[in-house]
Amino acid sequence: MKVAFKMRLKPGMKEEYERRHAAIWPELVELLKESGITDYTIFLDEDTNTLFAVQYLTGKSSQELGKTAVVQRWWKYMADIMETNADFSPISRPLTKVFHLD
Ligand code: RM4
Repeated sequence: MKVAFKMRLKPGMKEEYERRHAAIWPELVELLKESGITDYTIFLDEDTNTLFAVQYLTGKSSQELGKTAVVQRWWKYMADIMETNADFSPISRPLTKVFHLD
């Protein structure tokens, strides 16, 4: 099932966000794919610094992923350039699908 959610980037961090994701940790990629996440794209609305993530989900929910050490280490690594909760997880809101064309 395709899901989408939004997150927030701190102002002026577009290049750094791209740089870090271009060098995404292999162990994180492996975990995401093992968890059934594919076709994962993140877009940035530069007017509002809002990140829009779209992914195809076939496995366990992303909530479980958030409990893994790899994801928690990644979130802490990203916390200086993203809006986060107290536990360093990105402040994230699910988005509602309102149209789909196969
Ligand atoms: C994002 C955010 C998400 C993670 C991706 C790979 O910046 O940290 O939680 O799934 O990176």
